[in-house]
Amino acid sequence: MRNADVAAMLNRVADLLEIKGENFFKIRAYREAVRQLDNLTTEVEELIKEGRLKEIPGIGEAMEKKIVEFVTSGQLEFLTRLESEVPPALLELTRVPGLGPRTAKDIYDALGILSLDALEEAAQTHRLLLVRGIKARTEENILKGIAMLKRTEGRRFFPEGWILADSLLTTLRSMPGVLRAEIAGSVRRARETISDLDLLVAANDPDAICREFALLPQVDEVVAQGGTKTSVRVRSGMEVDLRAVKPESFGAAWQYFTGSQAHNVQLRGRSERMGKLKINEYGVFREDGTKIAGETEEEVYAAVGCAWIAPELREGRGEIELAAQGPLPPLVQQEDLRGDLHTHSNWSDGRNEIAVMARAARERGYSYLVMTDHTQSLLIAQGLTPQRFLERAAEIASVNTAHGMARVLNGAEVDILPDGSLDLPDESLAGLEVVVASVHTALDQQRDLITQRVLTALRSPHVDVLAHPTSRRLDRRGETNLDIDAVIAEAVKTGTALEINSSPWRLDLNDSWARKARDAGAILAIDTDAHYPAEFDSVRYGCAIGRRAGLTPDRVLNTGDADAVLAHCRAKAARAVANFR
Ligand code: DGT
Ligand code: CA
Ligand code: CA
Ligand code: ZN
Repeated sequence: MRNADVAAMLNRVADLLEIKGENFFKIRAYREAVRQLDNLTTEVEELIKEGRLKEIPGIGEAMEKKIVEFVTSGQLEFLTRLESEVPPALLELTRVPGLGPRTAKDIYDALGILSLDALEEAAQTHRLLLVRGIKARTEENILKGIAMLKRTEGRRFFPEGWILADSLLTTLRSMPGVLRAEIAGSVRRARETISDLDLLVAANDPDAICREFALLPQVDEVVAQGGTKTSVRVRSGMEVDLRAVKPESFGAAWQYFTGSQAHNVQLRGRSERMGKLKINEYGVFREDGTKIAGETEEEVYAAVGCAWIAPELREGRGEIELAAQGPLPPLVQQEDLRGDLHTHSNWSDGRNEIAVMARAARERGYSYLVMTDHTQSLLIAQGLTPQRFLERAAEIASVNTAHGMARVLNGAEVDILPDGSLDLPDESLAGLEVVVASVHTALDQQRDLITQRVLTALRSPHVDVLAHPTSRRLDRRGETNLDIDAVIAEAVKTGTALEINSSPWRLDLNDSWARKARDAGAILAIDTDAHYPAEFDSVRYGCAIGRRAGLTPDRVLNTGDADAVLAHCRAKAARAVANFR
């Protein structure tokens, strides 16, 4: 059972308790446990086996018992009882933004409404006005909320927040009076999914900036406005929280509103233990009120005896204790990457000629790229047969004599067939400099089948990188049923790199798996899978995932130059051949 399942169960309990009108503290305990689970990199099942569940802050004896019951039996008696007391379908209604559990219950009691469709119908025909306390305005808001919900189901993936931030920050930075504008919240931490975009501005007149922000053309609707905070909704449905502060508090506010909440709680605890310092969004203060830090984040962390902590690590998983011992090891950055190991040209399904990709890579500061056009099984029409591979090799050789281009390594993206074999003959594979392998077909294979399939491919001397390991496409399909732990172990054993695919449609491996891979000693590759030049720029997402995984540059294959990559591939092949004998 995955942690997300346990978290969903606890959330459901909290929601039902809320509808019942239960004690606030009781509800909050469940929400807090959910937050902790969200940030966990270990499987709950493992923690239970080792009897370490209670070591998680916020999980006490009672909560532990419930989690163990749920994980071992697949259900929770307490939840079953709650569901018999409160119609769980009511939860459906509370998903409407602005419709709280009490009102949902009132609507149900008066009209027996349990579904979104029925709610919408009742609002359109003004039957909701029959419910105590509901006025025309409330009805209108509920209709708007339903429309909203339809457009913005759940959380979004973090690249959407980054793209929106690009545009809003440019606008903010051009506004008179704005001294500085930055991203905060989960978007800055590059958490896999985000609920909203938090932005922070430094200005001498913060209120004025907030008022102007609400008037921007990008703003679809002002959700809340007051003093130094403005919440708006943009056309895509995403909510943006803007806070503005004076420059002398910028660092403290940036630290505070970046979170995570767990990180902040721990940092506050530490500051209290350290001579009763008080830390908030305005600064760090002594007991007598003297301010000792606030302008920069570095200053804030230094005031509590810590080195600065990269935002991607601020999840309350022990990073504060580490930073108290000295500077943290530098995480991989985009500038560390020397090349891209996974790209496509118009020899397969890419849009451009090899030369165009090579020039674009050079312009982005890369010294090489691996051209990994697809092999024939995937793209019968455009895919490369051994013969066409030879023709393409000639084009690569000619590009490599031209100026202003990144060096092109002769590679391929081979398909891992359902039985684990590769769709290109060994002779052809042996002629390639770098091979990435991926699963594109028969994605619904059972767990042991698909796992064996991938393990077999990893053992091939020709396979250098396992591309997009879980095969997920965020816009259309979930992960395969792969046993990723087993894949990570085999990747370490065989010296095969695991790819962090930077494409905003894939983001695969995600940060938790990438961290596991790091902990196990695997080598990773941060690639874009670019099919045209602009896609090279997605590499920032892959880097963010790598940073959340705690990767230092030495753990990322493409921080090395082309010769280092080739040496790595030769070593892997030699090892595979030796193991085979
Ligand atoms: P999200 O929006 O769910 O993806 O996650 P965050 O971390 O961006 O959460 P958000 O937008 O509610 O708040 C931004 C940061 O503000 C959060 O990481 C920590 C900080 N913060 C400080 N005090 C509080 C508080 O009382 N409640 C919440 N929710 N956040 C707080
Ligand atoms: Ca947020
Ligand atoms: Ca927020
Ligand atoms: Zn590809």
